[in-house]
Amino acid sequence: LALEIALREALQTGGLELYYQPQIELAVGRLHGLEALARWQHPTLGTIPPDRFIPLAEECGLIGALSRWVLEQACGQLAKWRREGLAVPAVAVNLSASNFHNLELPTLVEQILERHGLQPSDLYVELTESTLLEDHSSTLQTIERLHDLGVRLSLDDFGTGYSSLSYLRRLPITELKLDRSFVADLEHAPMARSLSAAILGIGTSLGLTVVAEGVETVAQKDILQAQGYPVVQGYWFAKPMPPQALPAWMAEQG
Ligand code: G
Ligand code: G
Ligand code: MN
Ligand code: NA
Repeated sequence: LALEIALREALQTGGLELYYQPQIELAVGRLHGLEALARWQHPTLGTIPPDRFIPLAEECGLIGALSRWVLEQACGQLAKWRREGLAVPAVAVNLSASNFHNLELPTLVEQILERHGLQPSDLYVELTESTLLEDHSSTLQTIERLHDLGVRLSLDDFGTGYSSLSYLRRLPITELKLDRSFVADLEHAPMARSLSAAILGIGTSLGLTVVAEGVETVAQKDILQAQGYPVVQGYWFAKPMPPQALPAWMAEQG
């Protein structure tokens, strides 16, 4: 309960921050987008990881407010970078299953984009398979409306949990993110290499962009490049960084 009160307070007083992790187009070394990842620096408890406070926000009815804050913050930051002359193609935000139960979400997203002078295609919304598994009646409707608006949908952590290929057929998604557990095994497990190649094949043949996440070594990067992965993300390229670190990072990339 104490943590719940602290989270409520952090949302109001600015104890939360977004870090941003680059996603890179392998062939040309160009930026594909930045994934926004929430961070909470508590004054006495220190850093509280999202694995802890996101489920807490979900349990105590704060996830709507938190996700609104994330959307607002990420879109505001993208607009700010562009005003500063940085070529950032898009931002990606993670949303929780219950955010998709809210039929007002597409309108909210539209208003935030407009307020910051952004196009819907500047935003990727990442959702997980568990969001889809719930099969809540409003979830599909919300996804369809976001798509109609022009927002891109990205299926996160793909290949874990209850992956069903039927999602790919039924949903208007534009991107698949290969779960980092496959990438972690690439160097040592032929099975992981087969699966990453197969998932790339399925995604590509359906016209989806496939992103490999959790790339930590040059060997992993080389395997993914040889397999033809268009976009990669991971510590080997860049860790999630505070927004003020991005200009220097981009300058370094040339
Ligand atoms: O950033 P890190 O790898 O520690 O994130 C851990 C988990 O928390 C990941 O599953 C990530 O998707 C999730 N996460 C991070 N930021 C957000 C956020 O703003 N909203 C939601 N719903 N999940 C997030
Ligand atoms: O579930 P989701 O894919 O949104 O989670 C992203 C999480 O993965 C973030 O918490 C981010 O900090 C973490 N992450 C990003 N790159 C790497 C990486 O190369 N290795 C590992 N282990 N985690 C990573
Ligand atoms: Mn994600
Ligand atoms: Na993921």
